[in-house]
Amino acid sequence: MSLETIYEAVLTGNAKAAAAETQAALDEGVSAPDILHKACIPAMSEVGRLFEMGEKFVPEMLIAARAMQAALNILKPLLIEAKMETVGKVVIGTVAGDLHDIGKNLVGMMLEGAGFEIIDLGTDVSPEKFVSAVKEHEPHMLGMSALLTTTMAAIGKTIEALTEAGVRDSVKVIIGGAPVTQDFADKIGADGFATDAGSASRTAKALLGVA
Ligand code: B1M
Repeated sequence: MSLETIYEAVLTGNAKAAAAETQAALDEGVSAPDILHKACIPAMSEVGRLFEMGEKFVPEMLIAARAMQAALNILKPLLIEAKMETVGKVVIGTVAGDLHDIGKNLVGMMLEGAGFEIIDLGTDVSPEKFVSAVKEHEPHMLGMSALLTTTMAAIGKTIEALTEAGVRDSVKVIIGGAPVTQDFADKIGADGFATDAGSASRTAKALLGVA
């Protein structure tokens, strides 16, 4: 077992090995954040790089994502740790037209670990579906994730839909995803932006005034 074998298992899309090696690493005392940040996330970055170079294709990205999810299933309880009292309710989802959910799931896990109740709407969530979830669940915060430059615009459209439905002021909006920037967040009127799951949790707490 080593972080290298977990990295290889995710990179090559071997879900069985990714799960087994993750468990073995934990048994040997490697921490869950180390497995996530030193093996799983770098492996997915490499998959993206190889895809860009034309050396990996969509099916290979998909099986790599499945392998990462297999590792995450084992890491989740450790990343969440002792659940505290609920500090707020968050509706989260990946925006319309976008099927990427690993980053959104990680953000959800970190927020859950920080004591938030999470209502996860999944992927390809339309502005209308976000609006009705805000009306139904009355969350303190709405989190939107976008991984494609082509789907980023759906974040802005969702904020407009919240305004049209008269519920924009009832929730804080936090956004993120690889192509999303602070500039973009400012331009479309989001309340918060985070580059990764850890800072999403810190930003969410700051926006809601949670210690
Ligand atoms: Co796609 N894909 N993909 N893909 N994919 C990217 C995003 C891409 C950068 C690859 C590349 O070209 N290098 C590229 C986008 C290019 C662009 O728009 N600029 C791309 C493309 C082009 C596509 C397709 C169009 C390919 C095609 O069909 N020709 C297609 C689109 C499908 C669709 O969505 N409609 C597609 C499909 C897929 C799969 C389905 C095969 C699969 C997704 C499986 C899944 O998610 N269940 C997939 C994958 C796996 C990737 C890469 C390789 C990995 C994404 C990932 O999981 N990263 C990705 C390349 C890359 O990112 N390097 C790529 C790991 C994850 C932990 O990081 O998601 O960035 P990330 O999340 C981070 C932060 O961004 C942030 O925190 C997270 C944790 O730290 N964050 C938030 C995310 N959401 C947040 C929300 C917040 C706050 C922070 O607040 C609410």
